[in-house]
Amino acid sequence: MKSLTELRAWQELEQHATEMKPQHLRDLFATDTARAQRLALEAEGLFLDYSKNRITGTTLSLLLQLAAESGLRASIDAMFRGDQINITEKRSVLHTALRAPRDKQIMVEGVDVVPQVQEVLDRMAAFADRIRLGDWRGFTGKRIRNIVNIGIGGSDLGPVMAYEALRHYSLRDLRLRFVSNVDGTDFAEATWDLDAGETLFIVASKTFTTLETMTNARTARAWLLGQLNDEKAVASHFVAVSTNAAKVSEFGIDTANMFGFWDWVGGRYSMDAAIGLSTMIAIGPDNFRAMLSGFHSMDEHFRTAPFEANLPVLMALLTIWNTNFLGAGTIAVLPYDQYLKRFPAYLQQLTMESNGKHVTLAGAPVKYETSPIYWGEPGTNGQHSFYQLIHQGTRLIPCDFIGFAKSLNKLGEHQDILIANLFAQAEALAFGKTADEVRAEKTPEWLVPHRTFEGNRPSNMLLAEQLTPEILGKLVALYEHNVFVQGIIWQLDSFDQWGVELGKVLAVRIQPELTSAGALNHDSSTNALIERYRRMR
Ligand code: G6Q
Repeated sequence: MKSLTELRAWQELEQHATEMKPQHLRDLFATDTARAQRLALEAEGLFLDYSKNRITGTTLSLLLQLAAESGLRASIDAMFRGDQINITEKRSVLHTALRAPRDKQIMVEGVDVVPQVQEVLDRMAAFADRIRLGDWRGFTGKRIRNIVNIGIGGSDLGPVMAYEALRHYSLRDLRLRFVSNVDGTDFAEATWDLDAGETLFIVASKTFTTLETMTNARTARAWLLGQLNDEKAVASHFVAVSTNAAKVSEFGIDTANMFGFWDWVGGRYSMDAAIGLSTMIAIGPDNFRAMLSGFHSMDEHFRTAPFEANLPVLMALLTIWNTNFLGAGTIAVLPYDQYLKRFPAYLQQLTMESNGKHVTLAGAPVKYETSPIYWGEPGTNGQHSFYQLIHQGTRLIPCDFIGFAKSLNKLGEHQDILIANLFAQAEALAFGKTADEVRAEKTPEWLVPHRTFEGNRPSNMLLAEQLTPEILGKLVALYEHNVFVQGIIWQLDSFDQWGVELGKVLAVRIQPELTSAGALNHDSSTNALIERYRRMR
């Protein structure tokens, strides 16, 4: 396979970028009155206006040519078919099977995985209903009112994000808490006001060996026994979500209370698998199924729509353009919906763990930038802090704005004010304010440069009618596939995470050294830090 920079479309894009860099969005809009209509796409209940990107028809066709030359079509088919596209771990990548309809057949090593997926979903639903109806009782006979999910990374970020996003649909009698950090404060604060007799712990870990999660799970067991004083209580208050039955039973959780998944589900792609148990308990099996059907419709759109009318493909190509040709290093994700407050954090893992890579599938160092840094906060809060830099700083920061026409909480004029701000920000970023416009406001000359906005800042605007479980599924799948396309173009393995694995082993050497007086054998900085900690602890 040719390296990315040798592809014809790539080289033409480099040439084209030199012509595009001096162009301003003001002029692109002024010379083309139909721009907003042409550079927009509606699919699966999501509307994307991408006209405020620094692109022309030529940019788009070159980007689409790049997708074609990169073999994107064949790669999409390979993923959906279950080929082992995660080559460094020799695994299939089949999160799409988690939301496939019951009558679909998807083969992994000669076995149809759809019935297995559906069987776990059915067991999860039966369990979720028992909790929601008060049928599953704690050891002392009390109803379960608190659900504490213990997990980290992919076993935490998806569930937290989905719970917050769909809180409106949740059963308000239940309190959900999430413990991820190995810092004891996380566990202590999550449980300080809870009655153990009313608390269910979900220990969510694909491997069931992750240090943070196992430490928190052991602490949870001790906390529970501290209140209930009987080993037998564990069975009523702990369930596990894992691929590792042996470790689950070694921990003391009955595997009858375990919900499984498979090694072809990556951690950051697992919120639709049993890792979503907390979500299902909160919003109920029907809403969870609605979310899955949203994921599935976006999967089908991605799999079948021509690239020029394909939401994930277009968003990925715009990211490639902004990152590799216009030099943007980050993308701000700015949801104008309080319920999506954890969406940027969730996306950080999805995007950066997937495409934060420096070698190609063939192991060669890349000669171009890979994943931009994703970050963000819900609107309008960000407007009163970091938007200053996006408007008038020296860096180019493309923004993904996300908004909903109907609020789930209709209060006075809040919604119209929120959406007015959303549209106004994208408008101001694109068009800015010229020095002449500032002068026309009778601004003294010395102040004019400070009050001038260059504009020409690119953004995407994603709109949907209302935040529902189905729309959340579509939104997440949109970004999953967007990330996939980026990875294909950059020729990466988007599905491994060796950097995370390293972190899992590094601390193991230092921990015993903190409490011993033995000689230290690190660099002088690490040695001095350990010695200081020994004195101060
Ligand atoms: C995700 C990563 C990583 C993982 C956590 C938790 O893609 O692999 O974030 O989810 O390290 O791992 P366990 O679920 O095995 O505890």
